[in-house]
Amino acid sequence: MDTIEGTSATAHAVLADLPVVDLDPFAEDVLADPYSVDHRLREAGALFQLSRYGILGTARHAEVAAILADWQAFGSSRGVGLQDFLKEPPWRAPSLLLETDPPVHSQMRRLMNGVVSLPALKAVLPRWTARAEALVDALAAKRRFDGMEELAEVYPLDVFPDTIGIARDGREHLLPYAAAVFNAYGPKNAVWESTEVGLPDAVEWVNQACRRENLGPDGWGMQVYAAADRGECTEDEAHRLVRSFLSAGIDTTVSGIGTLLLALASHPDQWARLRAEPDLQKRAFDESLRWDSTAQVFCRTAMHDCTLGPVAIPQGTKILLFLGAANRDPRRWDNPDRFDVSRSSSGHVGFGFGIHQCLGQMVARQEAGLVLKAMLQRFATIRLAGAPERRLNNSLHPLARLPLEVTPA
Ligand code: OVV
Repeated sequence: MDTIEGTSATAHAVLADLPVVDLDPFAEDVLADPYSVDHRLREAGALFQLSRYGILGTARHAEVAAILADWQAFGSSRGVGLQDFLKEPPWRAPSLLLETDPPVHSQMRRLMNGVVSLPALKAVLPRWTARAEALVDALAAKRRFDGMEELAEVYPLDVFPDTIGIARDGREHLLPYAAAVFNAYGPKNAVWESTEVGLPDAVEWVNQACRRENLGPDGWGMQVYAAADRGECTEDEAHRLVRSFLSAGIDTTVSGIGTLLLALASHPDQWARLRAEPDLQKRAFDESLRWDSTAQVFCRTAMHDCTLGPVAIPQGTKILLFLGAANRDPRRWDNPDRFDVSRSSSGHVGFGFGIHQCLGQMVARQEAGLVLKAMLQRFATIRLAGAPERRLNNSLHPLARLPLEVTPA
């Protein structure tokens, strides 16, 4: 891309000069298979107009990473979905992590980094390991099972809410709540509306579950309130930070573990390599996220008039970042469509990049890593026993069904 340092603003391309992409990235066939259009999006240009939504988009790794790195120019506090919070009120109080900019973001992030810490992960490791082993033992005995309904949707719900200290009753609201949260980053289409059924009850349950008096004494949730007691945030902020655990920590890991299972079951050579070369195991989950990113899209908003390469971007412009397409950009990766556990996927943007990079990434890696380890110890082979089915979401790429068959090791 040409450098524009020192040129006057009038020398910049204006938005109307950018290539126009008229496909709908939130159409149901695209949500089911975003990789059917990722080439078109990347080749349209470094930056393009998404005419359906009157916003910009980019699907190339370099531009996605550059925008995520520049939080001063491309902020989050006007919302990270299509909706501009300055023009339309959001459906729920903004996340204090996802939907804020510094200095508020830095303060909240520091507090949460203290809770979601390496020692905290180590403390839960024995219990999380035992739960993964028990679950995978039962599946090894069955030989045929649904990877979503019997594993990916079970394990995170088994370990994570207990770790936060969430009440047992009503946990069936967690997945529908999170699905609605992630749908709300896209347009108000039929997919969004499908998760509005029952949402008021789920919202009410989540709001209750995040209250101090409803949290277990030893969980990460109560530690957020302990930070409030130390004056690091207010009681209301603590409530909203605990809500972030439930918004961002469930459907993401369910979808991510599902994608890992799909990647492994559809690449028997990669399964064999992981069994033969255990050193590769720690890379498998990140490579599966690069190959098929759980979080497919997020927006940023220009916080002031700024430039991206040769383009002048007016304040208030929304830019949709195609994380999944960037993770398969051939400018960045060799053979990008290939799931290859021996490649270094570092630099993938499946967990985002920059100051907002996923707070829970170590949690996700620990959950997925324990499931993978338990499976590699018990399954000689794993294969698809039927066609996988997608569950459509405006910003995630989850599976609904994943029929699997395994042979014991
Ligand atoms: C990364 C993410 C996704 C959805 C919700 C939140 C965060 C939150 O902080 O509520």
